[in-house]
Amino acid sequence: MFRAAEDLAAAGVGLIQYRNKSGNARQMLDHARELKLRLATSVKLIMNDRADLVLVAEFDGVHVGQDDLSPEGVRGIIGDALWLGVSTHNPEQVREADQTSADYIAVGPVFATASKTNPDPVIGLEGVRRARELTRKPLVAIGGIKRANCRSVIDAGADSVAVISDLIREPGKSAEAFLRILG
Ligand code: TZP
Ligand code: MG
Repeated sequence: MFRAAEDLAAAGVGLIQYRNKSGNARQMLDHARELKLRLATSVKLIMNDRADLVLVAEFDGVHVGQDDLSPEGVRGIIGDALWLGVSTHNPEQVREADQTSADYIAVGPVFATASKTNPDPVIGLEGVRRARELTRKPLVAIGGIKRANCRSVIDAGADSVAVISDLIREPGKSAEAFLRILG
């Protein structure tokens, strides 16, 4: 994981989220600290789910979903300086997240994904277009996004894409290709 993160940063990825759905808090903090040590200046680090760990790991922001602490609950913990991201899966949730202090809104899954357990229904490019109509906050699209389809997601109104599986095999090479396609 650390090597992959370093390769992504070297390729020019701007933001890396640490997402761990099976580890305990202590393991997560150990990983987060190691990532922070290795990547400190080159990339923004976002902690998934855990507003408590973002502070102690000195990450740049935290990302919460619909079942985590509320955006304002998180904002109360992290203060104004750190970034707050919120996941949404339908227009109503986008509207609601738009009214919060979230710094960016994630929408998805855009396409079918195998990287999330019990994913919400696919929203398609139409869901991205709809979300774009509902918020002026930066929109991050996620779910089944590959080098082959990422351009269409940006063209539908997303400001950036979040990717897991299409980066796994060769993180650096794949990230470079994404950035070339989107640049
Ligand atoms: N939330 C919506 S889809 C998803 C998450 C965390 C997983 C995205 O992974 P992949 O492999 O890029 O589809
Ligand atoms: Mg979450």
